[in-house]
Parts: sequence; C-alpha cells; structure tokens
Amino acid sequence: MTLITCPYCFARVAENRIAFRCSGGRGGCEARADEVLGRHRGGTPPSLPPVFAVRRPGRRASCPGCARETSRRACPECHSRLAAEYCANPGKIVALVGAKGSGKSTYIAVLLHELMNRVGAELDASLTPCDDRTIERYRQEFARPLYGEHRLLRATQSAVTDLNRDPLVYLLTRTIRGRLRTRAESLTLVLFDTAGEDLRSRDVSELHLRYLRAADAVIFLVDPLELPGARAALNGTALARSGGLDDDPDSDPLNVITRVTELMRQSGGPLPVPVAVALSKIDALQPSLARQSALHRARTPSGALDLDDREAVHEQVLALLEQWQAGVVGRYLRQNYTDHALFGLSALGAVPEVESVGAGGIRPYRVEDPLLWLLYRFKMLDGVRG
Ligand SMILES: Nc1nc2c(ncn2[C@@H]2O[C@H](COP(=O)(O)OP(=O)(O)OP(=O)(O)O)[C@@H](O)[C@H]2O)c(=O)[nH]1
Ligand SMILES: [Mg+2]
Ligand SMILES: [Zn+2]
Ligand SMILES: [Zn+2]
Repeated sequence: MTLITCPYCFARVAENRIAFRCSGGRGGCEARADEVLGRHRGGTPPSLPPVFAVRRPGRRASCPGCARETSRRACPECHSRLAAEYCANPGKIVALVGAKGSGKSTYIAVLLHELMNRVGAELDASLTPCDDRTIERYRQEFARPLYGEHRLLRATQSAVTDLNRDPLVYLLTRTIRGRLRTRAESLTLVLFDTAGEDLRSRDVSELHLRYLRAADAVIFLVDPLELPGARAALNGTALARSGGLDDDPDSDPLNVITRVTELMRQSGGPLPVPVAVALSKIDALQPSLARQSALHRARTPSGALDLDDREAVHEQVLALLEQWQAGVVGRYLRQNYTDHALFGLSALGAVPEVESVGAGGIRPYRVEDPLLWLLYRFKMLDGVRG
C-alpha cells in the first residue's frame, strides 16, 4: 500500500483513502463552508463544494451528492487539494530549518529562482509548482521584493500570529537518460518557510512537528556570523551586522540543530535522514579564506555531483568550524545522523545594504550544492570524480 504524505498537513494517507472534491458549478453541489480546511488554514472557512470519500479512488470519481464526475483530489485529513502529479509521484519531502535570521527565506527565494533557470537547465530538470497558492506566494513574497525591487525580505511572521502559512510545494522532475531507457524521476520540494522562533521546543506547533517528522531530508542553515569564533574574520558591514542575536540562546546554531534533532527523533540511535548543514552568508567570510580554498572557487556545472569538490568543501567547512571553536557541531552531527554533509553557500553573493541587495545584484554562490547532494543520495543524480 502506497502511503502519500500530504504536503500541507503532513498526514500520511494511504493511497486508497484519498478523497475527492465535487467540481461544483452548474448542476453540481453548492459551495458551503469547509470547516476542515478552515481549521487547517486558520481564519474563515473557505466556501467550496463538498469533499467525499470513495471506495476505490482512481483518476476520477463521481460525486454522491450530484452524480457529476470530478478529478479534484483532496487530502482526507485537511481537505487541501492534492495535485494529480503529486499523487502519482509523492517523492521526497525536504525540510529547511535554521535559527531566526539565518537566511532561510532569502535562500528559498534564490534557490527556487536558480532551479527555474541556470541550475534547472544544467540538470535538465523542470520545477513545477503543485498549486496556485505556491505560484502566488512565491511571486508576491519572494520574487517580487527580492528580484523585482532588490529589497531584502522581511522577517518571516511566526505561525502563531500568521495563520496563513502554507508551504511552497514544487515537483522537481529530472529526465534521466539511461543506456536502455529514459526515465523521469521526481523530488517533491516542500519548503515550509518557518520563522526562526517557531522551532523552539516549548512552543513548537503540531504542524511543525509533523513537518519535521515527515521529512525525507533536512537542510539546516547556520549563520556563521552568529558563531562568536568566526567574528575575528569579519570586517566592515559584516562585522557590524553580526552578533545581533547574541543574547538569545534560541538562536545559537548548535541549539537549533539539537532542538530540531530531538523533535525529529522518534526512537534511539542516529537518525537515518540525510542532513545537509550549510553555512549561509559565506560571502562575508570569503575575504578571510585562503585564495585556493574550495569555498572560493565556483562549482563546475556538469550535470552531475563532483565528488572531489564535495569532499573538499565538506573538509573545509569542518576545518572552519574547528577554527571557530565550533567543532562540536561536526561532532554532534557525526553522533546523531548516519548521513550528513557540510556546505558553505551564499544566496546573495555579497554583504547586503541595510534594506536592499548590494549594488552588484544577486550573485548566488553554491546555493544548489545541498540539493545536488540530496539528489545524488536519492539516486537522481550521478556522482563523478575528477
Ligand atoms: N551576507 C549575506 N547576508 C544575507 C544573505 N542572505 C540573507 N542575509 C541577511 O540575513 C538577513 C535575514 O535573512 P532572512 O532570509 O530573512 O532570514 P530568515 O532565516 O528567513 O529569518 P526569519 O524569517 O526571521 O527566521 C537578511 O535580511 C540579510 O541581511 C547572504 O547570502 N549573504
Ligand atoms: Mg524568514
Ligand atoms: Zn492534508
Ligand atoms: Zn457534487
């Protein structure tokens, strides 16, 4: 029995329990308040034709109320619409977490933009939004301010005050040309743009918990400017901007990693989910890194994962953590995860101004690296040496 994880409420639903929503319209059932969807999204329940269960869900079902056929599938738990492509290919859920101000929202905006453009072309991959809200939210809250107006994104509202927090759901599909046949492989990217403060253990919501536990992979963003040991390497604006959260133990990178790990843990022993831990804002530290450092050179686009480059970056980040007296991060990961990798990246490519992107524009550096590694782990991308 195939289990599908609803990318909105993260309930695990057996394929034969997928519900349908009446298509409504003329001759169809009338719209009514959908309390279930209302409870999930918060606020006034939306007015929609009813959801019904069927004995054997196929591509279509006929509504018991009006006998009309419908192809609109819905999650039985939260009544969110489940796209046909999603049900056919439930893929993997990638969770993105990090402390307040670690750069999550900016990273989402830039990563998606890169996947739609440069990296998508390199990988022969397409990125398809799974629902209209994703299209709308990406445009309004991420692309327009950052790419349209070159403004930095505002701090994400906590889910406690902003109930309208659906994740962005995309299907990343790669065409993989084998020797015998060509196949398509998909990865569902469910990016839940959490506010840093929502991951504190005390007030973590049920939804966040389900999100973390449903994740097939995790990307942790760690802001190196919040690591006291890294500050010696900073100067100018970057130095002025660092340490803003010093008084807040919840923003300590290791605290966030530990807390999230404990939330995900459902039994003893190391966690099997692959975890990518990335130092964000690496641009601020580049001046202090040796010129021949792996974190100075760009990845060579090859449509595959360069394993030598991967190892070099991992070792370099490990060495930096040691140098900054933060070696405990590496040790913690080794003890608590069976599969982890370290990264250094920059969404913006340069230290920004107070409210806007720097004069050079957005020049992402290695933002795709964690995703390439995950694709490799999920056998959707080849690894090459040399
Ligand atoms: N130097 C540098 N700074 C960055 C980069 N990305 C983000 N920042 C800075 O970090 C700040 C916070 O970034 P956000 O993306 O809003 O961080 P967040 O993790 O979403 O924060 P919350 O929503 O409050 O949890 C931005 O306003 C920028 O000043 C980067 O690539 N380089
Ligand atoms: Mg944010
Ligand atoms: Zn659901
Ligand atoms: Zn009906």
